[in-house]
Amino acid sequence: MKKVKRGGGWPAVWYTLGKAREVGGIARLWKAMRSKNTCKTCALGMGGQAGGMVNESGHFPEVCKKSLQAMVADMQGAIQDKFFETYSIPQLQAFSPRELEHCGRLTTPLVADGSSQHYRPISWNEALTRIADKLKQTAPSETFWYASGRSSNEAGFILQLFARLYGTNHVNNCSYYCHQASGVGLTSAVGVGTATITLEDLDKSDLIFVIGGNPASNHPRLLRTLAHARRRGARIIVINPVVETGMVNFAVPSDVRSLLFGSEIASLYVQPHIGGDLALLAGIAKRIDELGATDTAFLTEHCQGWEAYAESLRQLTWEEITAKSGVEQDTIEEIARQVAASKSTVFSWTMGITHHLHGVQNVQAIANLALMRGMVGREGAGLLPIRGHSNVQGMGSVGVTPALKNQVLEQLQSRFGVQVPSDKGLDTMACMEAAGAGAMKFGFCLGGNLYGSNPDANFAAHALGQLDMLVYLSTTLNTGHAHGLGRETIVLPVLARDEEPEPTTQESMFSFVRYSDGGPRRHQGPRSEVEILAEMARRVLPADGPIDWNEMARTGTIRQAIGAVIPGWEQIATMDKSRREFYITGRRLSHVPFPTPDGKARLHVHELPALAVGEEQLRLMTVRSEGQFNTVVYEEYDLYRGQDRRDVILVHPDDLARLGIKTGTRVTAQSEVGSISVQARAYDDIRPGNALMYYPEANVLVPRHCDPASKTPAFKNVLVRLVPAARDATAGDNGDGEAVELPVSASRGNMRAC
Ligand SMILES: Nc1nc2c(c(=O)[nH]1)N[C@H]1C(S)=C(S)[C@@H](COP(=O)(O)OP(=O)(O)OC[C@H]3O[C@@H](n4cnc5c(=O)[nH]c(N)nc54)[C@H](O)[C@@H]3O)O[C@H]1N2
Ligand SMILES: Nc1nc2c(c(=O)[nH]1)N[C@H]1C(S)=C(S)[C@@H](COP(=O)(O)OP(=O)(O)OC[C@H]3O[C@@H](n4cnc5c(=O)[nH]c(N)nc54)[C@H](O)[C@@H]3O)O[C@H]1N2
Ligand SMILES: [Mo]
Repeated sequence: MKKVKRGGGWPAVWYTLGKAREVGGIARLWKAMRSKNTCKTCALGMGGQAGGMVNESGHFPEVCKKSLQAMVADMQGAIQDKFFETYSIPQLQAFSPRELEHCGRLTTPLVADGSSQHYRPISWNEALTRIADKLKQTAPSETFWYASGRSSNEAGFILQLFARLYGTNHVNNCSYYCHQASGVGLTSAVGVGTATITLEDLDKSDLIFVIGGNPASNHPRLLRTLAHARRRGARIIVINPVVETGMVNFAVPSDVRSLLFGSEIASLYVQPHIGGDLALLAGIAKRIDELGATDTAFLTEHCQGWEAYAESLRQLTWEEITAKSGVEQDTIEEIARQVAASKSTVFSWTMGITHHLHGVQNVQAIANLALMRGMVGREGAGLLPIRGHSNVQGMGSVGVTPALKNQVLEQLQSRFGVQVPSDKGLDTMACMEAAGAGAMKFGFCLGGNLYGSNPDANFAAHALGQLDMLVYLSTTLNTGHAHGLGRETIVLPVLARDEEPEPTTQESMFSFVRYSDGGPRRHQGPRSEVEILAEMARRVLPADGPIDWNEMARTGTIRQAIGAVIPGWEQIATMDKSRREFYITGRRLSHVPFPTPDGKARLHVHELPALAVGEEQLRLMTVRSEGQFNTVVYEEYDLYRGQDRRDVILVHPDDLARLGIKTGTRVTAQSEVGSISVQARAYDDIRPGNALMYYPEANVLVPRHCDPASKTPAFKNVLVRLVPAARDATAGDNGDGEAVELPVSASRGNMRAC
């Protein structure tokens, strides 16, 4: 399959028309897409009261293939009951993620309790009775509650409220596998854990960094902003070990000029090694200091820790920086020159920054750079974690976290007279480890695919298998339903956002809260998440408790509660009347002082991690293809990287030559925790020494080591060895030969001026 020359463009348009045919025509799809509901995919956010395909600046049409795919998936027909009679669980295990997604919508509660090899449809009453009985027999400390970022703020709020009243703080969301490092890093640096800017600020900046992300594929609508920024003369520096097609050139479908001729995106493309960002960022900072381009007045008045940081930069040698980043000094100096010349810089980043053992340090290093230049706490400049799920930020805001913020806790206890448990809640990985050790009896997943998103897939299956009961609330089947089973597994079918009987809300990555109207149900059977959670609370908690769960089953009542207890969310209480969407107070940092106890931001000093690999090893990143949304695979091919299948490992031709492997050879990729058979393919666009595989399949290889500060696994930094199928007699041998430093200068340079 040939790689496309640019991202977006006509292929996206043709794809849309094809998808429209699948669901009965463009008119039906158009109506669904234009309904007043928040887009279901990424956290860039569109839709809500302005109508579908409108962003928070009011721009229309905002077009994105991903939102179409998600919509079309929800518009699928129902899975027939016979399906589960026909296919046993072992047969479902042989389905690919794509096949599972395309089975159709779940419409009836299901149980798999070991009595047979099949899921069995059961009534809602039986399902809820089984769950309530189990919860009543289980110690709350032996239960955990996980949420993905697709559900509403209302569902998230009552999930955590119910879990805490039941008696546990083991409440968390997919952020631990995603942007937790951004939240922790940003809070430690500037006092807020979210973006310090809004969409408008991006339009005012003259230099935008995109570090460790592939928004052309994962946040395609950001590309319009980036293309327009280039058009008005701004610079865009992309830092990524892979040259991603759409980050070089992208045809924005909603912009005629761009659609016809394409738009340049990166003005400078820099390829560090995987994990080399910390050293690269330190190098840029060192050079800025050398150039005397620091904003010393800002650092003195508004920051702490500059002296120690400056001292560490001055001690650092260029040899160490170049060896540990994989980027040449010239390139680093060029980046620093551009930063020094910029009047308003935005630093954005994604999973290439957070999916590391030093994820929080990466984020702090980005903040260090911004602070040195006085680029936080004013308009048109700042820090922008590009978030994942459409409501992942909201899940954190409304308390789907192990610890509640003090203010929230106090308000909850004083306003509602509830008592919240005082034990320490566990993060996602810690819940899985506890399950693996037999210390958890019950797991509850509000959406998502905890099995598929987890590192060390074999361990994940084992850990979930130790649970007495595992409950999934889902719209469609995924690999979790086939491989991630408890002794008893219950699947409850839920309504999608645009089928909810009552309005719900979602928070974008710019802290903008959108109001979704909901809409008519597409299938009989699925229930609203809020209704299910309230019903569980009614059945499990004492009837004379402080919360009236009949009332709390209404999303309007939940909004009142959120407005009363979550700081900055006061306006949500009047939203039903006003329909006015709003920015959460106190998030955007357009002025100083900083919202830290002493009003100052903080710079942090770091040790730079070495990038040694064994002689026969490669450093592997696990990433998304253009045709998937997380563990949901819509298409087997990856248009932007020109791959026609997913069981591949992309390796630079120099590495294939070094390892004596021909392109197209079947190999076993082995890591410290597992192995998988894949086809090795030559890929020019990856920095030598590094390799790429697709998630979730690659999770058999990812170890469970986590960043100690954010508890996020290093999904982007896995040492692997490739063994040609013919020689694969040593499966299990990790072959960590003698450690060697990767070369700084690869066969091809590591900078491209575009
Ligand atoms: N279409 C689509 N959209 C999505 C999603 C999806 O699956 N599909 N998922 C959503 C979610 S939950 C999230 S979190 C986001 C994810 O959005 P991204 O973070 O863009 O997604 P990844 O595919 O994980 O890609 C990360 C990028 O990081 C680069 N990278 C890997 N390692 C390193 C490194 O060490 N340093 C640097 N500088 N770069 C590195 C890779 O080459 C890749 O281009 O997208 C959201 N939007
Ligand atoms: N190796 C590797 N692993 C990773 C990553 C990586 O880059 N590499 N990325 C990590 C990241 S960033 C993330 S965010 C996690 C993702 O982890 P999760 O959020 O847990 O997983 P998703 O695949 O997004 O979940 C998809 C499922 O959600 C359900 N769903 C969809 N819409 C709804 C809804 O409205 N309500 C409910 N209740 N269910 C719904 C569907 O059944 C669908 O199958 O994975 C992480 N794991
Ligand atoms: Mo994510």
